[in-house]
Amino acid sequence: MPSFVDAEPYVFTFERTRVALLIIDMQRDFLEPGGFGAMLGNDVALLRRTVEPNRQLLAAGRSAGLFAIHTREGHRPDLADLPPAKRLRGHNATTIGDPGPMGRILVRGEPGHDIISELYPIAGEPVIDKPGKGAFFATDLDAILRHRGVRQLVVTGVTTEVCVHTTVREANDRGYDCLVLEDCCGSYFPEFHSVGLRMIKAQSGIFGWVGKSAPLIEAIAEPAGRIGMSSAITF
Ligand code: C5J
Repeated sequence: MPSFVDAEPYVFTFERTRVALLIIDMQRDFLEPGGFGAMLGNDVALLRRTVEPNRQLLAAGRSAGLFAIHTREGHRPDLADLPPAKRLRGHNATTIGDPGPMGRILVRGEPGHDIISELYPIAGEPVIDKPGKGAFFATDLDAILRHRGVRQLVVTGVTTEVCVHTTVREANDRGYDCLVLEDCCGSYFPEFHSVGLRMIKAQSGIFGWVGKSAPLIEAIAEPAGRIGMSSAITF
């Protein structure tokens, strides 16, 4: 039985058993005031506004039995999976693998690499450790989704124009439908957030759909098949 939620460029139709909530890189180093992102001079408040909407969505998804997956960007402690180009680009004095305010920067197992406490994964929610910006590159995400029969993704997290966008593009090329929730995604650069979302829904949804968390929370709380039908277009 399908569910419907208002989105742009048109209603997103989904099957609860075939949709997964994919939460991208809600890591301490990106979001916390004492982390790596803040150390680089970014305003983490621009990302922190996504915490409460994500928390509410995750709670609603858990109650409704939606499959949730979390990702973390980071590298092996020996940095063997870190491309030299990624380490050196930017000529920053402090870079990936160096000691940072919350342990070695973007290194697995370090405090700053972990997911913020508000969204901490629970048993049954896979955590994908990814060395790249996209969650499909060099990970088992695609296999996990296919084994569960997932064909649609609700994508949230940070940052909108980098890891969220790259993941949505990768998912699109693999045949997944993606609904990106604007209040659950964030960027250190508001204009990139805004344009990134416009790019997803442009040209009748070239990469997918853009929506908000509240209607989706309402949709998954209701019996399937009733929500958002006012303007529903189904294909
Ligand atoms: C993410 C980044 N997660 N901006 N990383 O977007 O480098």
